[in-house]
Amino acid sequence: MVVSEAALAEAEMTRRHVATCTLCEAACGIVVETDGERVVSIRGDHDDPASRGYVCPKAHAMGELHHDPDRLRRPLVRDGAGFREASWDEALRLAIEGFARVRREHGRDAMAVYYGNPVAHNLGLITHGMPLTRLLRTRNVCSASSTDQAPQMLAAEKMLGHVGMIPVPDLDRTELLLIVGANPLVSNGSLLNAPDMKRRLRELRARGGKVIVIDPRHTETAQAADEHVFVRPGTDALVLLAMIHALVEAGLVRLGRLAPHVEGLETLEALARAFSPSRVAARTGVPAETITRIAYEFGRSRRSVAYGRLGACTQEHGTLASWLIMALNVVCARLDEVGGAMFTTPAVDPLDVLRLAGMSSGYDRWRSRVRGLPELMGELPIATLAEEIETPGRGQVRALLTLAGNPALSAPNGPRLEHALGTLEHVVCVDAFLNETTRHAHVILPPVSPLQRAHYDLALHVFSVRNAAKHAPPVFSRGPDERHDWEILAHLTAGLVVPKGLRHAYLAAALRGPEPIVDLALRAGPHGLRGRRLSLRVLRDHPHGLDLGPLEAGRLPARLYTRDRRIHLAPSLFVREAEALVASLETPVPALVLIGRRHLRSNNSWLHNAPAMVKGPARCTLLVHPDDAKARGLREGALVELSSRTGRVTVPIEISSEVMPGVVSLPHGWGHTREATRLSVARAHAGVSANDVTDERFLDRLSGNAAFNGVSVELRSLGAPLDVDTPEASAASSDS
Ligand SMILES: Nc1nc2c(c(=O)[nH]1)N[C@H]1C(S)=C(S)[C@@H](COP(=O)(O)OP(=O)(O)OC[C@H]3O[C@@H](n4cnc5c(=O)[nH]c(N)nc54)[C@H](O)[C@@H]3O)O[C@H]1N2
Ligand SMILES: Nc1nc2c(c(=O)[nH]1)N[C@H]1C(S)=C(S)[C@@H](COP(=O)(O)OP(=O)(O)OC[C@H]3O[C@@H](n4cnc5c(=O)[nH]c(N)nc54)[C@H](O)[C@@H]3O)O[C@H]1N2
Ligand code: SF4
Ligand SMILES: [Mo]
Repeated sequence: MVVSEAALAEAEMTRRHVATCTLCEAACGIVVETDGERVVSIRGDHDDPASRGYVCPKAHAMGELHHDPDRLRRPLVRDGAGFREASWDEALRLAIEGFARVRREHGRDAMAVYYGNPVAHNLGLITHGMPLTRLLRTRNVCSASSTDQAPQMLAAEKMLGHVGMIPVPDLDRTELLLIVGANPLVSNGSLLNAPDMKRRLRELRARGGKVIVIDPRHTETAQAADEHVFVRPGTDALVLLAMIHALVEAGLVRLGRLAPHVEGLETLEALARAFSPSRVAARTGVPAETITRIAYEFGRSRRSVAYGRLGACTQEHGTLASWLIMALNVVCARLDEVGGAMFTTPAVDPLDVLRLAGMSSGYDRWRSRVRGLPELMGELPIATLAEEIETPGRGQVRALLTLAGNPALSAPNGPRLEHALGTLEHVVCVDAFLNETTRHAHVILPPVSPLQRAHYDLALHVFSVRNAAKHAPPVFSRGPDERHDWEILAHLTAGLVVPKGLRHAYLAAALRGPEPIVDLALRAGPHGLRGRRLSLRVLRDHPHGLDLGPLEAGRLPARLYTRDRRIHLAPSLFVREAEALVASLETPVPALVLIGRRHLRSNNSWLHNAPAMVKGPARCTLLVHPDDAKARGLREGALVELSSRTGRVTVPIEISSEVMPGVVSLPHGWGHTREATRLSVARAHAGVSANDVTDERFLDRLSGNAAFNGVSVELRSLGAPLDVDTPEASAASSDS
């Protein structure tokens, strides 16, 4: 056979790299084929023991991100109304000088920090960024946690003594998976690291198991489940209390092995007595028989598990719902048991990572200055940042550092926050895009692309359905004029918090990067391989990753962090808040409420500049139930005005019985219409920001978490009203 020289040359140029997709929590193994500096293809890594070749369409975006001409390669500094490129030395100097000035003149609390979701997927931001957020010793640290899992953290803090003690559903061994407000077929699993959800749910059902989904939308996951139950947004706590009520009545409560370590069962039972299934049915929209039946099925199954995520968190009663999901697992002896809600044994203990980063578990040790919202793990809710900037007085926020965050689009009432950002004296963003948030910066410090950095999942192996460890080297090296996140953070740390005399020594250590830290942590961790302690070296010998076995039951009580080493089933803070729900049973419900929605090709606000992620029909649409559309004379595709206390957006509707009557659904992360951004693709697929109508005052008040779901909204047709055929519908449309 004759092989052409060109083919030989091509084979030499083409290289295959084993890497990790860092775009979501599944952290799938990928094989990236490159030709010189170009990505040729990205495929699933069949040798990765966790993902076994699975990838979702987003893996492709890893390449598009890398090559995106809009991605910033050099720092930008404010220059009049616009920006100019600057050297790293100049940009870092300006960044540090501005903060130093504000801190000198106004004190430490005048500098706020916000860090976003991608931090969890970025090794260097964890090792080098998290400590800085604490070393700055400002009370005004906020993060995406308070738009996400803060309620689960608070439930874990109060029940198990540590914000990080969030259990993982043992997906591959459970026989009844009760999903409350999560859509893992689209999100690919959250606080549940399990690539290829579709296969796993199929396998669960194939082994005779059952999946039940409680959700105000008939989601992709609901479609793949055995049963879907519509629930009115924000009322899960009532459903869960009624389930516990039914279990108590039927004598199905059992604490099992953990019984000697659980306190508060009588209190919980007494509380649940007030919430019978028939009493909560009207308010929740869930028939009493359904609640009772699901409770019995759950209580009788030997291997059931309840799992709640974003829909159970980002709502008015997020902490109560998160608490009661954990409580349901406890009262059916499903916590810390095979097939139930389990605790992982990661190669690096995440609670050690938090401790080393100075992030101590705790709650309400201080409160926000303006609204008095409680701190959680040393952070204040992002919902309070705008007023902390706007309200004069001691401790007023005058400067902001953002790390990998886009709060202009991700925080409740984004426009108010954006307006406040525009008034700050100094804003520095560590981010590779000139977007809705960073356009307010004085200095933008852009890190390398995800394909240019090494990866070890310090934060997310903790939520893995099997214990696992993987280290991936970078696919491309960083250029001489590019910087890693951790290099940027090392310089900011040196300039802002390290005493002058120690700077040299600090930088010498910090600029060795995150890997020596991971190596040390692995060696100190609980796992070994054939008699050798785990280390980076061992992981490098296993480039596709190591499977460290299934999760083990019986981690409790040894791993409890509560002072009395008991599980607190009924923390008084939660019980008092739940008692107040009795009154809510009688209050009228808003006629129309908003919920969110995710799409397989989206990733919060920041993948819309990748062409493959936005192709196809426009996805920023409002789902409206046929009854609600009819009542307002709305036609498929009509443009409507969606408004709330905080603002209004104009959006096309999709009429669909996927959503409950009285519920409309709009995805978040869109709204790329703001001036002076550099997002050419996203701008052409702009959509509207759901957070233009969400409300910074509408919170889960215990955790301060944003309540994106259940926001009271109104709909108004902008087109000519449709011919209507019912008297109610014409009445409604002539009203508006
Ligand atoms: N209405 C509504 N709002 C929501 C939600 C919702 O469901 N509904 N969901 C909430 C949730 S769960 C979350 S987690 C938040 C997310 O909120 P954020 O984290 O604030 O927003 P993202 O859209 O994830 O933006 C991430 C930013 O980080 C940058 N970035 C990406 N990778 C890196 C990196 O490696 N290094 C650096 N330095 N920068 C990087 C991107 O360019 C982008 O600017 O949004 C919340 N907002
Ligand atoms: N493709 C894609 N994947 C992602 C992301 C993305 O933007 N796109 N974002 C990532 C992030 S940051 C996160 S935090 C995770 C989130 O992961 P998930 O929680 O699995 O994803 P969501 O789609 O937010 O699912 C929340 C569900 O709750 C429902 N819901 C809304 N209100 C209520 C309520 O009151 N009660 C109940 N029971 N349900 C309710 C919604 O209809 C929705 O189906 O996804 C991650 N993965
Ligand atoms: S599910 Fe998709 S986005 Fe998430 S890690 Fe895997 S390939 Fe990446
Ligand atoms: Mo999130």
